[in-house]
Amino acid sequence: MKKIACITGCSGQDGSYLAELLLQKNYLVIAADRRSSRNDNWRHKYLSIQNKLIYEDFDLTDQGSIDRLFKKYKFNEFYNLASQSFVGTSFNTPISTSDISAMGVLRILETIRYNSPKTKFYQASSSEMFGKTKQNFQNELSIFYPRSPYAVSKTYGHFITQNYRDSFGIYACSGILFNHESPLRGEEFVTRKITLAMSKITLKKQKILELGNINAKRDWGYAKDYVYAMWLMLQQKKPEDFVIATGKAYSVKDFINECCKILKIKIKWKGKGLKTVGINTETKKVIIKINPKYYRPADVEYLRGDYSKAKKKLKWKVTTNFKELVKIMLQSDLKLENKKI
Ligand code: F7E
Repeated sequence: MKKIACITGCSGQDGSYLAELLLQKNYLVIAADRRSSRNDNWRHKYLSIQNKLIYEDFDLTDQGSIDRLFKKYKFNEFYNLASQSFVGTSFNTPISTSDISAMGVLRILETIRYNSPKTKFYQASSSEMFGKTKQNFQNELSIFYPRSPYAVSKTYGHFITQNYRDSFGIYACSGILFNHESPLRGEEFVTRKITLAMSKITLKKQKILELGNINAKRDWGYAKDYVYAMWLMLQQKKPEDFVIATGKAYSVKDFINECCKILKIKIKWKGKGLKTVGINTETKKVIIKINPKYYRPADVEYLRGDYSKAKKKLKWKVTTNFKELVKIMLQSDLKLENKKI
């Protein structure tokens, strides 16, 4: 008998890679998405898995749609990856963000509690929960100081998952995942915005890239590594929460510099704050500029994860480092943009 897994938010970056992994492991995979976010399923097509999934309409704000799914399938594993996942937007849509990313988790847990207590549950928690951290490294015991409606909602989702595990004995885990990127990352997130723009600048299709806080530091890993950790968390004897990270932090500026290195663009930085510009020293043209519209009302300046628990208990490893990640993303975007010529 095949195991049955449900992935909410399956059309996103993580959902797509996780679906690919579970298909390889011979699961029956139910892709549960809002109709609007499914779009043209470009990520599933990219991975050639679009004909191997079972698509179901789903909405985390609609209890009926959750109940319907649990009536239709007996899930062995349920991965809740659906979210309003863009931190910037959460400041403009705080109530719907909370309804999806906080209450949505509770809705699923209630259904599992009453109708499917044997289903193993994975909650996509986020390093954004650490927010204005004072610690050099953040791990499972670090204090949360969320800095956006997105992060506050994720913190609720995290604690309610823990609470249902403790109260009702549900096999429920949270993965506190630090930023993880890939060629399948949405174009609004900073890494993909940069690799796409730098590819276009190289191909002379774009002149300038405008960004916000380029001094923010993140612990960036490769999304494919991270979905494997999600699966590992649901294969353990007992459910626990885990930090998944690389243990290294780089700034947005470092990310741009690495792109320039790979593309052989010599960049020189000038000015401070809003006046910062990145100049291509060969053409003498400004290629990077700051636009305050990309600043957030409150930002997270620094995140760096300590994943020693995952390393020890899950035997999880980082396979792709920062430089390799930037290269993978750039190569993919260059190829994509070249095709469009
Ligand atoms: O921003 C700065 C921005 O939007 C990273 C989500 O997957 O990871 C992600 O959240 C940093 C921030 O990701 C621009 O201010 C500068 O400090 O790529 P991001 P995020 O907010 O860290 C966590 C783990 C999640 O859970 C989230 O769902 O980059 N930044 N200039 C910019 N960011 C964007 N997006 N655009 C800019 O122009």
